[in-house]
Amino acid sequence: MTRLILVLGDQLSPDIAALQEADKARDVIVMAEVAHEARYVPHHPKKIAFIFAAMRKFAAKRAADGWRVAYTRLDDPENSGSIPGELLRRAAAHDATEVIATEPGEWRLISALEDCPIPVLQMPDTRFLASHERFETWAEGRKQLRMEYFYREMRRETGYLMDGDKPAGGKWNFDHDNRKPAPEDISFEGPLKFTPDEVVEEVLDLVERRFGNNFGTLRPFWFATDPHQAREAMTHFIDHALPRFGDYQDAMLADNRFLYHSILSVYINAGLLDWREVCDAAEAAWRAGHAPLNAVEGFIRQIIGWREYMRGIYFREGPDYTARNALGHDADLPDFFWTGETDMRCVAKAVGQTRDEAYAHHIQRLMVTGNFALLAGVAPAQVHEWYLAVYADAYEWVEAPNVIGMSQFADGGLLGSKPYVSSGAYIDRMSDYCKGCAYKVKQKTGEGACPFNLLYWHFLMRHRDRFEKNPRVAQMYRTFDRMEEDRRKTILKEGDALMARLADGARI
Ligand code: FAD
Ligand code: DLZ
Ligand code: SF4
Repeated sequence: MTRLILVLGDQLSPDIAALQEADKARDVIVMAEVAHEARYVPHHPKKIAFIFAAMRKFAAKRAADGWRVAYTRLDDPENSGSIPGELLRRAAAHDATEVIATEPGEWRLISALEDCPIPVLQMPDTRFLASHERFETWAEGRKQLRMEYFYREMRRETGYLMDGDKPAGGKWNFDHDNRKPAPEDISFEGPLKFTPDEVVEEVLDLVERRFGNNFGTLRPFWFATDPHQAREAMTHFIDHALPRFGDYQDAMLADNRFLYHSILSVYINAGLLDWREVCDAAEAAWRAGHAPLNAVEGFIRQIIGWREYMRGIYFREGPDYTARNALGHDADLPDFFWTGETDMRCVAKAVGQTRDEAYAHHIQRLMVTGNFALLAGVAPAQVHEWYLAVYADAYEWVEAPNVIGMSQFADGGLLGSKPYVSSGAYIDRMSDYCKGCAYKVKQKTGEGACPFNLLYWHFLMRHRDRFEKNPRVAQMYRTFDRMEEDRRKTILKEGDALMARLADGARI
């Protein structure tokens, strides 16, 4: 009996679990570009184009390798518009009564497959270092979950950067060396960019027609769309950027969108690159003396530490994770997240590059847009939707823990021990944004004061009960309490006024 083998748009690995189970002689691979997946949030056009182009190339390669592939294009007249709908349609056409899938990275789709009228076997996604069971074994019984301890186990398990059972260089974590402010000039010219071929051009036309009004610029489109190109992008990063990745990992520059970052998450998450291959290449660069330990340790930690940890949390916490709102935030996401029209140069730049590239690096996501949304008390569900829509690497399993947990503290501190909030001083130290800004970063109150400064204190005072005793934040309360009473009143009054202007949709 024929079985359908479902491959989703972010499961484009030749050895994905469902394919491992499949039999070329009798099974049919099902892949589908569907309106429902493309519209459940208003994805960035570059993200949709990347996924569709990479799906088409993946399908063509499998067909060339002798597989039967039932591929649905978005504009096929018969397209039912959803993954379950396409499974039913293909099941009828091929007389199939069973589907083999690989577990999706979003609870929403997991339950859609569970509810599908034909039986769908969801195989564990083996493209990760830690299975759900492995994460559970690590997490169970711990009073507090902290990435650092999970990471150390992953280091031991993989053997990356180990000297016997000790970490190379005598330390597990070289983050202290990785906080240098933005340098004057960057020697890396940015990620390898690919000229769209015929397949990509056809997809770009489709996306322009169907999603041209979504937030985000479609052209120029330069992402890799097959494993070969993705590997070239990886090698380019290892050769030219990895050696300085660590030093400037937290830096931001107004006129350099990529600094020494890899821009590989989009490929790793979709299955074009395997995390092992990337970490092997990074470790080899260190062993060959091409890249220093602080850079390679920092890079490998992001992948076998943070990336795996985020996935572990997402699946451990369950489908309600995205609805959490521990701080009771309920403000609307300001319009400038969609327009970039704000006088805050840091936010305008981060949103502007997000619109152009479907990419911003970690500190822009965490300490500019994320920081602002948290300080301004935006409802976490709205923040979550924005991040899920606008970044080409965003799938809920990795986006939600980063946003709901790390960035918005909406899980009450499960993921991070303190809220990632800062005044303008942090942004000034780590970037060159403030130099050309309409606001003055050193000014705390009055006309022209940096909004981050006012909102920072406003946030801390709104949540005094929760954070005053947090050892990582307590010092800030003491600083505030030492200020003159008049000054404290002015700060809070001006903070209230700013919050009210934001609620009114005024330009800030
Ligand atoms: P690099 O800086 O070059 O890092 C190397 C690799 O490490 C990345 O490619 C990625 O695979 C991994 N990595 C680094 N940090 C993290 C992290 N915190 N969580 C998971 N993997 C990590 N990452 C996503 O992949 N998808 C998302 O939707 C996403 N949303 C985010 C939202 C917020 C609010 C924040 C603060 C972070 C988010 N991240 C997300 C994590 C991180 O910002 C991106 O992985 C990173 O910016 C991708 O760019 P890069 O490939 O140049 O990363
Ligand atoms: C994000 C996305 C988009 C835009 N379109 C499709 C699609 O048409 N077909 C598909 O199979 N997958 C798509 N995806 C990815 C899924 O929505 C979903 O985010 C992931 O499969 C979850 O891991
Ligand atoms: Fe951002 Fe404030 Fe600096 Fe302007 S002054 S760029 S708003 S931190």
